[in-house]
Amino acid sequence: MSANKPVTPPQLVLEPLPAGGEVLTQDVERYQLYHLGRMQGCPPVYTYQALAWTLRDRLMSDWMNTYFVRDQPGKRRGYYLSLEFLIGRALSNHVLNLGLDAAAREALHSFGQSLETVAELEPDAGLGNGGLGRLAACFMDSCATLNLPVMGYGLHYQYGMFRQHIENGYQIEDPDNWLRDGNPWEVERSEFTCRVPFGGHTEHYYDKAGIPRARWADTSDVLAVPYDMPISGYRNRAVNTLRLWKAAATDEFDLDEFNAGSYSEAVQAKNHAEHISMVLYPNDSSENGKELRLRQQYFLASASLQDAMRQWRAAGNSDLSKFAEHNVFQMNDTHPTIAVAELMRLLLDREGMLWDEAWAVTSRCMAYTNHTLLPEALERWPVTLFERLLPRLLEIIYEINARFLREVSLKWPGDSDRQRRMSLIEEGAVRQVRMAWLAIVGSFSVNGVAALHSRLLQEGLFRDFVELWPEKFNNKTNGVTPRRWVAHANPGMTALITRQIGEDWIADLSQLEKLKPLAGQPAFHAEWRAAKRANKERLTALVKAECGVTFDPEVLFDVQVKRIHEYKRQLLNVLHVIHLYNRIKHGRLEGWADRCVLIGGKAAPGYVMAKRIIKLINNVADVVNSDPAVNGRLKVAFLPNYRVTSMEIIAPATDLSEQISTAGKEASGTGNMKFMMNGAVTIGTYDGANIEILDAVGEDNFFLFGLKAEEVEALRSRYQPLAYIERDPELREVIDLLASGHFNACEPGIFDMILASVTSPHDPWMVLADFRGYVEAQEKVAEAWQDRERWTRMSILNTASSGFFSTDRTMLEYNDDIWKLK
Ligand code: 26Q
Repeated sequence: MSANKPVTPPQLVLEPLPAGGEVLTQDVERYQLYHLGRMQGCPPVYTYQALAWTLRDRLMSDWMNTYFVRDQPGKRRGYYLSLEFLIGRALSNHVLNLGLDAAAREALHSFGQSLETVAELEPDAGLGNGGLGRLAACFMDSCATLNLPVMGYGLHYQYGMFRQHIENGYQIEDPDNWLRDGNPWEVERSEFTCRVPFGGHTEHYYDKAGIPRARWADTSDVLAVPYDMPISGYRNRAVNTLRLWKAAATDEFDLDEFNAGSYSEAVQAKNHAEHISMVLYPNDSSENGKELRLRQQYFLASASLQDAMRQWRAAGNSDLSKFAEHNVFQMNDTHPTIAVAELMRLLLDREGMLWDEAWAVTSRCMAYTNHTLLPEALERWPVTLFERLLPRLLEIIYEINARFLREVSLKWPGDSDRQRRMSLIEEGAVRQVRMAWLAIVGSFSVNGVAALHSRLLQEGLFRDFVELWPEKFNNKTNGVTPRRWVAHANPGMTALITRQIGEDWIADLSQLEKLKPLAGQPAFHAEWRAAKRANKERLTALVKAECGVTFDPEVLFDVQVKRIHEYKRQLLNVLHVIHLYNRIKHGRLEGWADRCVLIGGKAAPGYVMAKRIIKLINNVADVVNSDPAVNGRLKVAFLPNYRVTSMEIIAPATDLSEQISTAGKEASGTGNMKFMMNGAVTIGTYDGANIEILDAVGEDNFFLFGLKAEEVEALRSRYQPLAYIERDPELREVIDLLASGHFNACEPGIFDMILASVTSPHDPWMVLADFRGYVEAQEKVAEAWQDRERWTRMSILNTASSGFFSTDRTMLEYNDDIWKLK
């Protein structure tokens, strides 16, 4: 391959289109009529599409200019490799970033539409499960806003995260056909299609110089076609790229079969290839070893690395020994870490490098982020699967391992136990490749996502590796983007803050500190409460529409939304709800504060216990909401189909943020940060980023409870949940009511598994150990809530202290310590 000529950057490669209200009006009309072929009075979704195309035109010049300014020889670039990008909607985000709010409103006015109702018609791009995928989306936003040359690489799933609806209290999954009406935000770039090999076998030979070489032969190749999505920065004219790969069959693949007269086999082969990017795997913790998942992972890694090399050459570079000076790949968890072996393959087999040179390049441009401490989430793949699907990659992994174990044995001669622990291959009945170990060995940086998480990783799971390479390990506490999570989601509070401190805080969140002196001013309190009140009315309408439950915006909104998982302890929340119900029933109302409890989240389709927890929440909600004795003191709702777009309504309306995971289990959490920024007060355990939230806001403005991570581990061997029940009459009352069948009158036994789990001495999540502490913390919440001034001050101080949790800060730390981009 010959190196392309360097691109000389013209000042502007494309002039921006005019963007006033009048011209936008014309363009929306033109798109609706002449592009979409829809007349006035057509369904409003076409007005959404026409506006989207109109805005896309305004992004295009900035997008191209950003690209050409960056595309210079020797310029260093970053790539974020992730199987998930949980983007949500794009339209309002671009309107905000481009500063086109007034113009867009004017354009829609002539169609009799508001920006809000039109924006509602965009489906979420739900290309992720939860925290890890949404983090990737927030990172992309901040990189664009900071003008960092970072490109996201992911998969163009035909079906994103399933949609959830509730039938008789149970979760039902529906396919998410998010592309049904087309996607105005994507640009297909078939000119950059890559080939990704699978299967076949390896052959070994000596090249002309007598050097041993390998080739991977008789592969079944799949085409990777890129779809680019623009990622606009906040009012800085930078537009970065999220490149998503879609799988397609190769033409000759089809033709061979077709000529042999087997049409259906040809179609089957095509199907087999296209399956790779068909659907997002909907489980967010335990890994289930499915071949298709490994195909997805390799497909992403291979296409992205080939593409990054192509881009690097196209920018005028050719000396491969400098590749690591110019490129850095951040791997989002172990999911894309086959990239370590794939880059070695490309450098050795395709580029003809020698092992040591190739390893020097690879291990200097890869970086790995871990997102979990749960052992069941650590990815391992059977060697036999690798042998069949990726034989050349397995050879390379074996060679990496052999050389690595030599290094280990040099440092610790004779320590075979340590070698066994650190080997990239786990020996046993089924030999498996340990993807986290491959990531650590192949990377120059390994980070966790909150201070506690990084410390626990370094002291526990990764300890052997820390002893070998202490300099590799670091922490990067997560964040969230204040553009989406405050400026867009909470316009009322945004306007109020901007009136007080100007608008610069949106791109420099530490400036929220300036609100602190206002936390004692009655006039500001009144405005703050009015903004919160309006947000609570919005959520009340949503809950009414989705759940049929009537919330009262005057009372405390107590919210837990996140994936349903035992470690996140939605069960602890439900036990508290049952306890509150008991208090009403028995007239124990001293210190009572009325509340509305909202819970939402999806369960992995195969996670039986999580699905049963959803059923329990719904049954408890039905009983509580329909019991006349409750008389509006307590309302409970399960919000179906929790997603990015729901959080945009929920976070601004929340008073109390539930972050109640078993200590040591939630790597970071990011919902906790969205709530805090929007002025919710946290009730939480000493876990993940809760600890840093507590540090930032102070213990007077946070309801802390529960065992610490070390205490959880110390208790494990002698945990006796029944003893807690015996000691605590109110806990006994809760367990007895649950066991009595009060919440499952016509459905005998359905909650036995839940009772068995919380009363088992082997309950890993120790729900009952923290029950009393949680109830007491909730009593303090009720007391604080009664004092309106006090609560409002806490709320303001939470927002004012949330500056650290902007992904702008997170990205600057990644850049300063890891990426070093200009
Ligand atoms: C792995 C193999 C096969 C199929 C699926 C998976 C898989 C997919 C998604 C495993 C894990 C995930 C997602 C994990 C996740 O969202 N972790 C969360 O990451 C957040 C961002 O760092 C943290 O804030 C959360 O604490 C963490 O739980």
